[in-house]
Amino acid sequence: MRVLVTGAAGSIGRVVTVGLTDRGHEVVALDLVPAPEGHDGPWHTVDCADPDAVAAVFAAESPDAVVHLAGVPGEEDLPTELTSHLVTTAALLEAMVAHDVPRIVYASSNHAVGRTPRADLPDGLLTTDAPPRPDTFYGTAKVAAEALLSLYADRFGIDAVACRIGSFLEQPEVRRNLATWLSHDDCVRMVDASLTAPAPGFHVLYGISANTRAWWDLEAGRAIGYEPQDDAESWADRLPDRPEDAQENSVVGGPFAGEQFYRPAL
Ligand code: 15L
Repeated sequence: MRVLVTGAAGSIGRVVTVGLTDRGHEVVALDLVPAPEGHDGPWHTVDCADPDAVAAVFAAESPDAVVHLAGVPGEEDLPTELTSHLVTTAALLEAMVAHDVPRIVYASSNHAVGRTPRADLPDGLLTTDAPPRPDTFYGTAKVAAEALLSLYADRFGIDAVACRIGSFLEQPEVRRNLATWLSHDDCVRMVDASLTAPAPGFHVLYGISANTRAWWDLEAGRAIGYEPQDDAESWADRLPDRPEDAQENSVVGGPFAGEQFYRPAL
């Protein structure tokens, strides 16, 4: 499959472009910044909030699918977040409709439901049936982007898989990550399954590894063939307790739900 990967220079993008290539996909990379030294294959230095620039990439490359990873990874003001997550997704969806590209895999985030208290979780696990409950403007923009994917799935029959990624890290770093970790290899498995599952329609899943202490239900991922292989538990004895742990473990969004992330919207 010929896959356009946005945010290819980012931390997830660098792993996913290599991982998808290893799995036999042809990757067309797109990012705001030029290709890193040694990158092999097509690369477009483009802002994916610019619909004309995005349309030109589609016209030149004829992708079969899109993996949309571009976007600011943390909390900024609301207009910045909406441009970075919602406007970019709109530009890509419009180009997909114009060029008959049937599938998008979207890097959503656990922060779309980050304000959900862990005490409210039935059996300790949050399912994809739970209502959105963002913890930040970042999470709010992810919820909005998911809503736009749903709209384009309904209007145009686009298959759109929104992966609510937990903590994408080489290895767990703090105790919250025992629940939230997504390993590099599992991330590639998740994106590949989301690209190749037959007719998922609009589908939301939680993007974490098979963590013993998971807070999110993996069922929605398994339903489309995502079978995670890693588990943060092996690091449990190596992660010291920190004063922040109580707050970080009380709501699923962890630190993003804390007052240090409060800022004016505009
Ligand atoms: C995310 O969605 C963020 O992009 C990343 O910076 C981390 O905060 C991660 O979630 C997490 O919850 O650990």
